[in-house]
Amino acid sequence: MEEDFEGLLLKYTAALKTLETQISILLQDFEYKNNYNPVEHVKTRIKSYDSIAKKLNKKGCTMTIQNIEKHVHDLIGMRIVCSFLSDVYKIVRLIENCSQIEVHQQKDYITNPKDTGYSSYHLLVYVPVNLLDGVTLVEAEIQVRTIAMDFWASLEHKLSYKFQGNVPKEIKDYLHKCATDIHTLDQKMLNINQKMQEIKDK
Ligand code: 0O2
Repeated sequence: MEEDFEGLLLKYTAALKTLETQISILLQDFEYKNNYNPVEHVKTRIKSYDSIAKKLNKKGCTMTIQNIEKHVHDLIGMRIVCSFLSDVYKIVRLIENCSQIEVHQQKDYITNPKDTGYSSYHLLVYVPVNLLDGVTLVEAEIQVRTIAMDFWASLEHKLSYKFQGNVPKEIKDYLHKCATDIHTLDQKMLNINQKMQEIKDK
């Protein structure tokens, strides 16, 4: 398993590099052509061995290479944090139209937030990696969200971790209310941005 895991990591690390390069090219080209940068920051990570084991355990699967490839869809994770709500969808279109990245699943948790209040746009993609034995497609998860959604998700994650997943209902409800407030704020900031654009265009 250890050797196989090393091989798997090599493949996923290569895929992450390809994904980072491709996304960075797309973002630079977008900024050049639109004279506008919709992205605050981009973060990437490879899931740790312990987190992979935890996820497989939660799904009732044993830790094997086959199970990792079949059941862990976010071994490679990329988070693109945007300024405004409308920017999230611009970035999603950019990725959809990129021939180097194959989008095979999309979850719009902005239109349909999770029960917790969590809001973000998720894309599951395949990234081609050229190894000695040919081209192989490697899966990755891209999360696209606004700074406000990112702020909520980071703090909620921290708090939930403190309670080891058993967050008291009162706190859960409060966090849900915060998520709603954050969505309203995102809408307000978007309106301000649109108004400013209209004034500039006059
Ligand atoms: P981490 O530490 O971020 O990697 P999956 O479990 O991925 O096979 P699922 O549940 O359909 O399938 O995936 P989903 O919901 O599309 O995406 C899961 C990821 O979204 C999580 O990854 C979190 O990053 C994020 N997420 C989903 N719900 C919440 C939430 O309520 N709060 C916060 N803060 N983040 C959320 P991991 O692996 O759980 O965690």
